[in-house]
Amino acid sequence: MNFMGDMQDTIFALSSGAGVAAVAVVRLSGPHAGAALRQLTKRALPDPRKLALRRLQDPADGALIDEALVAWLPAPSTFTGEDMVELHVHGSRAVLQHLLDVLGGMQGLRAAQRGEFTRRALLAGRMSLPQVEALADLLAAETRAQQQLALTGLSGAGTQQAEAWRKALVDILARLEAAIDFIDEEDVAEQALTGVPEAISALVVEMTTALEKGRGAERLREGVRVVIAGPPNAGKSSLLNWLAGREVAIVSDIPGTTRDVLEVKLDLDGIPVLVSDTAGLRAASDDAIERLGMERAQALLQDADIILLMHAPDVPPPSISVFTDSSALVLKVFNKADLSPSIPSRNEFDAIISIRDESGLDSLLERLRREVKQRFGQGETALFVQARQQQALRAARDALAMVPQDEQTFLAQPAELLAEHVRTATRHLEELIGRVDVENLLDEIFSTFCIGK
Ligand SMILES: Nc1nc2c(ncn2[C@@H]2O[C@H](COP(=O)(O)OP(=O)(O)OP(=O)(O)O)[C@@H](O)[C@H]2O)c(=O)[nH]1
Ligand SMILES: [Mg+2]
Repeated sequence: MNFMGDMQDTIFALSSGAGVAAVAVVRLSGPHAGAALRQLTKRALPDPRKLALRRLQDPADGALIDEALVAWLPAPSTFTGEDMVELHVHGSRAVLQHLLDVLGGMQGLRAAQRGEFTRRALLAGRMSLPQVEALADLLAAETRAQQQLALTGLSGAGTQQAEAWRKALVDILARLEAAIDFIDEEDVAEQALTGVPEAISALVVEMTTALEKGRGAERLREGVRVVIAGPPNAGKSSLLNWLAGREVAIVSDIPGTTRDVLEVKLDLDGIPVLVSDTAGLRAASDDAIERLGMERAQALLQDADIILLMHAPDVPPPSISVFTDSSALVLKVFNKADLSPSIPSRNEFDAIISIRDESGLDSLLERLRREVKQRFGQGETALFVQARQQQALRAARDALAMVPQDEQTFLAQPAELLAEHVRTATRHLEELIGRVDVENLLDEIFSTFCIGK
């Protein structure tokens, strides 16, 4: 969908959550916003950027819609950069239905599409693409770490950093072009290029650091992946249920009960954690469904950050071969301690628990919390955390890394070739900020937005 053609429309939407509430906020944006407010209140516009109490009436028949706090927000210092109006009404279905019907009937007004307010903010230059992406993250944030990470992005710090890199590259490009122009005067050419290889290598280092930080923060967005694995009947599903605090998974004494992957979301000190229960792993099974379940379990283990490997005295020990190519931290958990005639060695296991007796569980959770925090708790100030941002930044860094950083080799290369690498890097940074190729990304990004944002 392309909205460029209907930017003249004034759009409106319920911007607070749907459902009955004390207050609901309806926003308008566009050239007719002020006129609509005048028609609704039958009065002059209130002072800009100040809430005013007004009776809202249906202009058609004068029927009262609600008493509301209204705000008149004239362009250009608004979210969208356009004239905006906010109507804080009572959050009742009848009031909202009436109000939205009346707005829909007004000249030049129409209901907003998904993410259309933000799209206008972007097109008006009020927000950069990374800020829009951070806004989507903020709206979806469920934990403290996700919230902080999104707020870092929303501040525009990433865009500023990318702009600074871009400026440095433009400067380097100017020097390379000077060297190309003065190719016959070797002194001038060399002078133009003094310090350039060093500057480029510093940029490569900075971008690499930013990439690593962003990758660390990825788990803060998506959740740290903890997988409970082990032989059938070890008590994997029992542990998941305990962690979830409810009966998520079926528990039974029949080996091979769990066939599908079951997932529970936890919030450990603000860090989102996805715990998966998997089908028990055993050497051979005649049951096709159980085999499928084991395949899924294996796939999940490959991507795990932390594996809780369950042992129990009444089941065979887990086969380790599965984990050889996973880089995950493996915590060995000995369950059903109540069945064990002798307490196993603390050196051999990271946690000794009995889910039946509820013993050792708190210290297992504490250990998990500590590991998660240590591994993933540092990423909140990362600037480039989304896959798209990482991709663009990596492409910029890789292009720049093609430039020889040793002065001799650098000077030996044709300046045209060097300039081409720098140009490629610049273009990827522009992609990152959303200066180029932005239109084809927008639909995808805004499809995740709600209406009214
Ligand atoms: N005695 C004792 N039994 C336990 C304990 N934890 C779980 N069990 C029992 O062990 C059996 C298997 O538990 P599940 O949680 O279904 O085991 P699972 O690892 O998910 O098994 P599969 O899904 O078949 O792979 C059930 O009968 C549980 O009640 C424990 O700490 N002590
Ligand atoms: Mg199970």
